[in-house]
Amino acid sequence: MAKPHVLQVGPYPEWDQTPLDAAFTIHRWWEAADKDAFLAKVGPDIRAIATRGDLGASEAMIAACPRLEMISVFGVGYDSVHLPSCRARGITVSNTPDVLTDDVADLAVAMLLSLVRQVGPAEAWVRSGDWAAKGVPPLTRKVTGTRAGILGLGRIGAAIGRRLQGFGMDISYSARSPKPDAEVWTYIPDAVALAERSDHLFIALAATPETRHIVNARVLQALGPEGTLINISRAANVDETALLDALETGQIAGAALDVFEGEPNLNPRFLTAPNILLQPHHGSGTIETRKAMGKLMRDNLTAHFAGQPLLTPVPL
Ligand code: 8YV
Repeated sequence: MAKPHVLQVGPYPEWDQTPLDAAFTIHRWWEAADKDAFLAKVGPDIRAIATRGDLGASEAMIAACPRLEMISVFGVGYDSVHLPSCRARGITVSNTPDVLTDDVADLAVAMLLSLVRQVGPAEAWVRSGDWAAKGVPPLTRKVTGTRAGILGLGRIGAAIGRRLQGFGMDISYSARSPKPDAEVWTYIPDAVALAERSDHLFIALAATPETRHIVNARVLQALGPEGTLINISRAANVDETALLDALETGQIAGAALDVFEGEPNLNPRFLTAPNILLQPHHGSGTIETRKAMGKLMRDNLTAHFAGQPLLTPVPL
């Protein structure tokens, strides 16, 4: 039987590529020198798109594939997929939730601890010889027992909260409605009020047009000069100019960021801003989790072409 034609938007690890190449006729979009010409040529054959959370599928890409039936995303976030086109044409979309929750929450907590306890600067202090030359580095701040705010209590936000409980933190969260299984945590729907009540504000929101720049100058002002911001979600949830201004003027104490507008080419102001911890969008970046994400991304494609329900469909 002829293998279904699948457009692959970006590279995957070899452990996903080999089974993908065996099961489907793969067309490698990212390798094409002239992407428009490539799409014009292969687009009419394409029945599915295999993409990544960071690459998505644009309106033009979807339009170039008139027989497209489904899009399988390697990643929990699907904000980079042009959903209106999918809705209009009945194209289904799958993502890879759950399998990455623990890793992203682990990194969020690691980022908080590294930033507040100044792990990076303290190591630089040792390596530079400052410890011997100048003595101990400046004192840091205590994390245990502080107040955490979690903006967005989905799977990842809740996993961050469970970890922070181990640090005896007083936890508040925002969500569209109170979560029954988070009853020991305080529900504060408004982002400004949540920031006001938090020493550390975690952003764990899926990015949608409604959440764009939800962390703005007012929220940062409410977080205040002792407050820190941790973002493991999407850069679009933060007004980066307001954040850079707040960092540079000491309006907030610090920020730990795994995501950036235009990544991997971030605004150079981030490289010199004070008290900032920068990470290369690798919340899900462990071998175990990337293997599980790849398998789920492939299993969704397989289910689709077997006429079975998607394992993890995106609600459209
Ligand atoms: C990326 C992510 O997809 O799951 C998400 O939404 O942002 C990440 O896991 C990952 O970097 C693969 O591209």
